[in-house]
Amino acid sequence: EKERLEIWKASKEVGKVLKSGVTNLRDLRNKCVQALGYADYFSYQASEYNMSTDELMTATRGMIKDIWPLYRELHTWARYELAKKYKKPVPDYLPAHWLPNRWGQQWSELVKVEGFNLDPYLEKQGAEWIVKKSEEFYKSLGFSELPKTFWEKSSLYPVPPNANYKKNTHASAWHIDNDKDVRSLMSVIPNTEWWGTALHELGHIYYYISYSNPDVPIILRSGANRAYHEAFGTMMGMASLQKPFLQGLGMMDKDAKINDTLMLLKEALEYAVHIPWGSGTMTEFEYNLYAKNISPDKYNKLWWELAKRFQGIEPSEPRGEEYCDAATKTHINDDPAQYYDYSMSNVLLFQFHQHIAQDILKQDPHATNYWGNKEIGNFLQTVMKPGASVDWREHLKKSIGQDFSAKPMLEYFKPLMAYLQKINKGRKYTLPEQPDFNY
Ligand code: X8Z
Ligand code: ZN
Repeated sequence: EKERLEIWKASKEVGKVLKSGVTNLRDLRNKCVQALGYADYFSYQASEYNMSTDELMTATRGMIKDIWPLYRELHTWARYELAKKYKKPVPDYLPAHWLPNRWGQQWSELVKVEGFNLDPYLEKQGAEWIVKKSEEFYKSLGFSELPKTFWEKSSLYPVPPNANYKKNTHASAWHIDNDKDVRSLMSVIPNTEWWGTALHELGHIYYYISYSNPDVPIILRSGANRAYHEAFGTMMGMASLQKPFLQGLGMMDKDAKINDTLMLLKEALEYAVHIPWGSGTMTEFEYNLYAKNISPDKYNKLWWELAKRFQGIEPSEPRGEEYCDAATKTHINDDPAQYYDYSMSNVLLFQFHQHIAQDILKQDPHATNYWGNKEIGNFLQTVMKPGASVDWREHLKKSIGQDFSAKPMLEYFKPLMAYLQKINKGRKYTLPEQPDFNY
């Protein structure tokens, strides 16, 4: 635990260096869009969804409310589980360094499922296999092969130790010319996390390729909204870890006995846990940063107030204003005021996945195999092709007959909810029954 704390603290040192830059960027970003008539940068980013700041905050807060009962169970489960692991009394709030991610944005590594560990297999296959196999997955659905220039001009693997340059190790995908030049920046190492990330980035790449067609003017070559852009690749990543998919591809033994409830728990720790972080801590912070212009001497106080309120996470030592823990998240610096894209995409991807499982594959959403299904490919291409030339809400209604809703996600995790309530019976809950937005 001591070592974890040291590593956690080291990972936050960079915030000090970035703090004044973030304030400078905030001011520049606000001034730029104010010159165009927007109130501030936050409202400018929300306008891409055809929403005002208030509408957007209502939507992100709505997602937190929807997921809250499940999150509260997961939070309680994690506190007791981790206290056992670290042989400590059960804390009211999760010490940040106990979690398997330095922002507590997803906790799936807390669960080890017997018979399910892809790391040794992936390690044997190597990093290049991961990217190639990801492309093959998309091709199996009917997507085209990636352009030659993707392979020539992307930077996909870690920087060699003796290189005379650095790169951001956080993965991204780029549409260089709004046409055929698509590239990705990754640092793929052969493990399960990068398997998901490679599929995520190729989701962006195939979206770029799909809407780069003569029917879509250059200026509308982007996602129906930014959450759509994040959703497809993450959905492919989720589908790629389901048992029938893995068994079909020979990545898991045909007769492997896997505990389905633990798999579901693992998925909830990935996708549901992300919502109070993405819609809560990150979005509320950036709302205050851009729309409320909070003063730099309050950044860290606000950051930790939000982490406690929405994620139920606390630092184990006071974090004064000499730190800027928000700035340790790359998106605060270089992907500003749009992190809610990810939480919205998690909600959206369960809507798309439910449609694919039930209406196309006729399979249980918990146990699908997308591989090789051209109908899924056709469906995805139909959704992707028009880019931003459609209204995202109408487009959703047209493609799956639904409005934006967390229902499919909640339905997916329903069996888990019952399991958690049973395990947590008699335990102390420290998060309120409803999230509290008054701060
Ligand atoms: O930043 C990303 C992608 C790049 S678009 C790798 N994600 C968020 C994060 O890492 O914080 C994917 C999930 C959430
Ligand atoms: Zn992305």
